[in-house]
Amino acid sequence: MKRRNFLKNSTLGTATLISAPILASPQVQSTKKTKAMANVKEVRPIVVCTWDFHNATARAWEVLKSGGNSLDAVEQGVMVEEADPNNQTVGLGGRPDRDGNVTLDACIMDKDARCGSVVYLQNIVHPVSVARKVMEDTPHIILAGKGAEQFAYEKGFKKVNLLTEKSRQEWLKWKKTSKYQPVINIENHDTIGMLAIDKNGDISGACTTSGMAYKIAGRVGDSPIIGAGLFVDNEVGAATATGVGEEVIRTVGSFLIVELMRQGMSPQEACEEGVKRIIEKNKDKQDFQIGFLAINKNGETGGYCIHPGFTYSMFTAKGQLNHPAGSYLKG
Ligand code: SD4
Repeated sequence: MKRRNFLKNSTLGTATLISAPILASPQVQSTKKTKAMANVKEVRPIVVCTWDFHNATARAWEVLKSGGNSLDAVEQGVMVEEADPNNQTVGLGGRPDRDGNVTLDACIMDKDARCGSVVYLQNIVHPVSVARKVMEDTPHIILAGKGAEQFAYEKGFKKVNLLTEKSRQEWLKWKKTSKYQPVINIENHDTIGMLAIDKNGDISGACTTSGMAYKIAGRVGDSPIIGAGLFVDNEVGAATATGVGEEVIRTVGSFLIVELMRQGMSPQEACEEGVKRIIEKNKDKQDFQIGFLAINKNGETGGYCIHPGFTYSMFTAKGQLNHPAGSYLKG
């Protein structure tokens, strides 16, 4: 299944809408493992990421296999995609906003709920590493725009023109034929969200993107927003999102999924509930895609999306796998 078909226009029939119970139980468990997790054999180390970014999970696996921690694994894993000029939705070579500027969003979160984020960052190939510096070297969580860029230079990051000729040509073509509006429902999204558990059982996550192609200048999506595009709770698990960020922000999607797991849902069940929550809030407008990916403390994983096509990549001691995720609509 081609990732490029991810956000293709599609119509969701209202007849298929459901109103499922959102939370299985109002009782919040704060124990380290929920009952559902107690009897499951642990898988660790493990790394998963959105889409079929095999080089990224392979890199993260190298870190985990050699005893490295999950924070290093997710940072180094997603950096593979940030540096790849052929990936037009992350880092170098990302599609620009409607004014022709490549602006990047990224965040990272670790086992101690430490987190860092950069939004609307330009001219830097590795926003995830800048986000990590924000987390480790400042008392803040989010740095934006020029301030984030200046901070990156102070930390030794190099200025790089991120707009490749291919992305520039596509943008010029878009300018001729498209309205002067952000295009949200085309097949142009492959954000990478990565979740890992290391040999000590500690969980970290990272998420990085160039966001919606041809977005209004200044637009920030869900990917760098802790709780929306990414959330980690080392007692429970982690989740990340891809797709139309506005909808993920409105439901605080990744936080929701981790909380659902805390209350006893499996990662798969939690991702399905997350998607259903978004469907319920969009009864008149469903021509967009969302994909959620989750992992629990035991290393069980789940993925779910609205329209068929979302997959996730996994690497464990058993090797590398690509999982098609289930979808709310069946194609
Ligand atoms: C955003 N969620 O900026 C991102 C886009 C994305 O795969 O996930 N694309 O809204």
